[in-house]
Amino acid sequence: FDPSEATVVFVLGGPGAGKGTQCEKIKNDYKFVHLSAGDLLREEQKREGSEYGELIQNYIRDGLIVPMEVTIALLKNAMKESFEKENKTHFLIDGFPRKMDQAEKFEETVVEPKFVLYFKCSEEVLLKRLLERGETSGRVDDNIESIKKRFRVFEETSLPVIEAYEKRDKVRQINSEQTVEEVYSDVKKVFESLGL
Ligand code: UP5
Ligand code: MG
Repeated sequence: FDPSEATVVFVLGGPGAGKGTQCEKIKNDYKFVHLSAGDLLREEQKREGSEYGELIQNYIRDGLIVPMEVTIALLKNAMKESFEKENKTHFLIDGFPRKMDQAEKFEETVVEPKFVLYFKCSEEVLLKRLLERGETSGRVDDNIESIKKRFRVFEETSLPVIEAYEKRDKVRQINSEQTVEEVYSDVKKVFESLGL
């Protein structure tokens, strides 16, 4: 498997913007595999014998960004597995990169993204969604304290990644304050305009 041949779309946006929700829809209609960096980290955290379990749990609870070596290794493995098992070459990378150095490292060692899908949403709406999800999600970071930390890290560290891709004309921005179906209809326009 040569990852430099893969088609990658980075799916970015604040905590609760709807990245996961929209990726699940995209993967049903297009030939993309959905790889959520957060989900991969949570799985690794639970995996028996993982040497990173505790580290991941602590970082996620504090809304901090897990050292990129861990996340990139998980992403590369998942891409390789999808290729070997299902011959998949198109990937939605959800919630990554969250920091400039991660973007650089991924481009160096994997591939440049075809484009960045950015779900833009106000903190007010995000907060409401996350608190509501927190009632049933069981996620250690769906509480008001962690959410505030996640917002700060997104604004200070992750938004600059999106801005850097904007300068390279790679960002397709979507208003994700609309209903799930309205957001998805905008998503489809992007994928169709690019012939995917
Ligand atoms: N919902 C979704 N769309 C809606 C809509 N249009 N209208 C109304 N409601 C909508 O959606 C969130 C909630 O909103 C759901 O209840 C949904 O039904 C509803 P979801 O699709 O889950 O949004 P998503 O953007 O995926 O939110 P998520 O909480 O997953 O985003 P985060 O970016 O915060 O979480 P992630 O899992 O990516 O990362 C978690 C942590 O892992 C990070 O804080 C960090 O500590 C760590 N991490 C790393 O260190 N490195 C990485 O590379 C990635 C993660
Ligand atoms: Mg998610």
